[in-house]
Amino acid sequence: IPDPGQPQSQNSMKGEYLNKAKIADGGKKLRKNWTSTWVVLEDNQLLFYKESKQEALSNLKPGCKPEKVDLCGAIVEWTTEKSSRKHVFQITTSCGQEFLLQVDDYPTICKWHDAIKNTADILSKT
Ligand code: I3P
Repeated sequence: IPDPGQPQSQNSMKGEYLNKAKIADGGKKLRKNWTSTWVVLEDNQLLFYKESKQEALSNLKPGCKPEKVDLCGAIVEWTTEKSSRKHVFQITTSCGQEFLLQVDDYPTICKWHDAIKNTADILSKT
């Protein structure tokens, strides 16, 4: 049941720096490498930019595109086992990519977890 109090724009979030580690691609495990990444949720897609100014440049330069994560069919869940860091959640995409996202500030990471999970849940139902 759609909540009438929730605007349609809930599936977009302005950019923010989060710590990101890609730990698997196509089901294959990768060496963990945490990097600070400018994360944007736009039109139900998750976009990873190296830095905030890349977001502005990506509209002008074709070579400047972000890494795009398709959230349809993705699983979003908190994890305490995949990292020694606090406040980590994992995104597992339908094509077998696994990402960890983390920041020390709990309200910030909760906001991103909830928005991404919501988006994935809504996309899976449509
Ligand atoms: C990894 C690095 C990561 C750490 C990871 C280490 O070592 O220290 O920060 O993850 O732990 O293997 P290296 O740089 O030599 O690859 P966390 O910070 O998330 O704990 P892991 O192997 O338990 O994933």
